[in-house]
Amino acid sequence: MELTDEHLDTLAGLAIEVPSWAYGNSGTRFKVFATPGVPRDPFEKIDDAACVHALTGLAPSVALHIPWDQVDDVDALTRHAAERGVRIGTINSNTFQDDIYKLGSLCHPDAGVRKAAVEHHLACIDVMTATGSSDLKIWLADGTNYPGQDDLRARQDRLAEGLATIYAALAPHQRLVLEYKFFEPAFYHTDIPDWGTSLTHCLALGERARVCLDTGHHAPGTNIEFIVMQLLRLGRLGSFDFNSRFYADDDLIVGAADPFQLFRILAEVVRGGGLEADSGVVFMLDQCHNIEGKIPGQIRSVLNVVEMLARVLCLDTAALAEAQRRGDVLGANQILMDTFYTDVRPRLAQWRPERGLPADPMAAFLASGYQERIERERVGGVQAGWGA
Ligand code: RM4
Ligand code: MN
Repeated sequence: MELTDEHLDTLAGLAIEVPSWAYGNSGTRFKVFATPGVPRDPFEKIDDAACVHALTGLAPSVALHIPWDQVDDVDALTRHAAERGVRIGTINSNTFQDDIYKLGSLCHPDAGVRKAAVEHHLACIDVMTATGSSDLKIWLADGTNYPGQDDLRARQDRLAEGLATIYAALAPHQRLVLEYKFFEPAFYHTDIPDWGTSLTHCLALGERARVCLDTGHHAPGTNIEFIVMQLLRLGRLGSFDFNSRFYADDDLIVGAADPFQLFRILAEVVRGGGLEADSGVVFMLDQCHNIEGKIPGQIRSVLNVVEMLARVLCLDTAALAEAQRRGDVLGANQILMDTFYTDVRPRLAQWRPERGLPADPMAAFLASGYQERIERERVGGVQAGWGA
């Protein structure tokens, strides 16, 4: 099937949230490379995010990490975003930087550390209230490196208790989104290793607790689209952290490593109603650009998602359902594969100018002089980054 005007209207409603940390310096545990023009503060990160939105029309919000993006005047940052045509989205609580968190945060054996971690989350909720954000996203670096290091079950109990205190502090319009990751930085066990554990805690917390699915947080070979299907079926998919991986939690550009996997994931999103306004599914990017340009990296990512989603929309679901009903194994598979191979890019390039956007956002960025300008202007100060 072709991309229709109705499909394009659906795509126009797509909102991809970009992470502020993508604009800062990042790297591996071996090296963080400095890049000219990198933002020195959250205001400049928002400027770069706004540039991505201006060129793609599909990235209207920016996720912040606290304390990476801590500012004295949150209202000023919120206003700054609005002036630039974007808004602040999800607030991420980082409890993996401070020395006290060496053995964990909400699961830590020491009650004092757990209290500090809970308080950090309460401070994040204050930020959300000031920015108008609705989601508190929790990813914990908690886990252990050695068998016997700590009591696995007691850690779950501590986790449940901490999460319950945090959840109780949310306003009625705010949600808690709980991310899982099967390894790293802890290697023997992780306290929220998988979607089952995340879902278990969410179910105990209440309706406004949902699972965040980071596409890079699974063991190799995991059928991620199955998880997407199940969480949508249960009404518990809160958000995606899109990225791609070859080996570990690589945080590479979404759709770069395995475009077909992205297609299959998005097919389940559409099948499960995840695109509908009331689904509550937030499409976030969770990536860092260690060696490639950061703003172009984000533009590429937004385009990869919209292009793949456009293909999915071309799926002839009636024909597919009919082939499935007939038990036509190869026929059904061919319908899916033909859709995957549909090139929607020329039609999208025509469509963008109809929306007042450049036909080729990447080329428009390169020609805009924006990168040269920030490299000229952002001199001095300390570049944002995780400083490994
Ligand atoms: C974690 C996880 C979180 C992200 C941090 C920076 O691995 O994916 O979502 O915010 O990294
Ligand atoms: Mn993530």
